Amino acid sequence: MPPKLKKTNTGRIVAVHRSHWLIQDQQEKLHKATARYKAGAPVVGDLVQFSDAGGGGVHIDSIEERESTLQRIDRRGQPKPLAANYTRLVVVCAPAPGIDRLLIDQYLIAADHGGVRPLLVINKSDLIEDVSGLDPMLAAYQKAHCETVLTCAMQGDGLQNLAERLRGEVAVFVGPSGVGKSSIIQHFVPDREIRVGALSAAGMGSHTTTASVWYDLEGGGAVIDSPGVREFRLDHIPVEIVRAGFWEIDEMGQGCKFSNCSHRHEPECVVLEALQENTLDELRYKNYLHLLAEAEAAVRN
Ligand SMILES: Nc1nc2c(ncn2[C@@H]2O[C@H](COP(=O)(O)OP(=O)(O)OP(=O)(O)O)[C@@H](O)[C@H]2O)c(=O)[nH]1
Ligand SMILES: [Mg+2]
Ligand SMILES: [Zn+2]
Repeated sequence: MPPKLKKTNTGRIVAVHRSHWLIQDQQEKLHKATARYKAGAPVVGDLVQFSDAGGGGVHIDSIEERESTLQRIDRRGQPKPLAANYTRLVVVCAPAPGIDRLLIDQYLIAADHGGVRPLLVINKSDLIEDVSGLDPMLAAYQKAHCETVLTCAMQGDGLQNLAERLRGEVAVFVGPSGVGKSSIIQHFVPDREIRVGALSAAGMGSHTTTASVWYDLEGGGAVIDSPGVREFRLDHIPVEIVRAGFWEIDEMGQGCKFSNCSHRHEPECVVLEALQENTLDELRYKNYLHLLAEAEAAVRN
């Protein structure tokens, strides 16, 4: 007989599946909650109160206030939380399926908006013939106050470096499908089966991660694996947040003639000058214009 549950219990959401949530209690025991929680859906990382629902299941009674929330905008334009109570956003990209700079910059805004520092991982370094070709991009992100780490999950390169930077943090791994998020996490959580490739072997056709999962790390902290996204929509995010999210542009822009300079066409614009002088990354600037226009269009609609 499993020990009877107390009237109310506290635990952490460690996995979100389509039809149920997994809650880990303070004794590291897992509980399955199936009933829909009416006051909003808990996400991975949430601390919740739960009670016995009979039949081995539990009910989620309430969600504790979140210290941080990662959210995207769903197809109906509603903000949709993806993870809670995290301290670092790890954006993973790779030469295969390709480095999507716009997606990276959207995530950086989300990190800034969520009040956490981002970290950019470029995985599959084994597929890059001339790694020095990445230098301009790495420099651009370092200027944007985003740490960068080059890794190869297949051979283990760079993972020690990454682990050191994430020590004690709750790191959410995000990025497109197939860049190697689960492969990297598997190195950090060797005793947990992440089953990279296992599902395809079982005939499911893909090793894609379908649920966000929280893994406690031995030395403290945690990592959250998440399913790959094709796009990460940000419209409905206020213009000010887009502007602030482009850290280096915002910082440079303090020197522009007009304090509300949009850095598009204004005279004596330090950002445009930097672009001319090649001290501002062209793609960062292009993405800034793109996301700013999107945010402005959202205000008009
Ligand atoms: N060449 C190479 N392949 C890698 C590396 N890391 C991961 N892969 C391969 O890339 C594929 C996708 O890896 P996953 O870890 O499942 O990618 P993911 O980002 O978790 O993907 P989703 O769960 O769909 O979001 C697998 O076939 C891995 O073996 C790497 O460093 N080099
Ligand atoms: Mg995965
Ligand atoms: Zn300007």
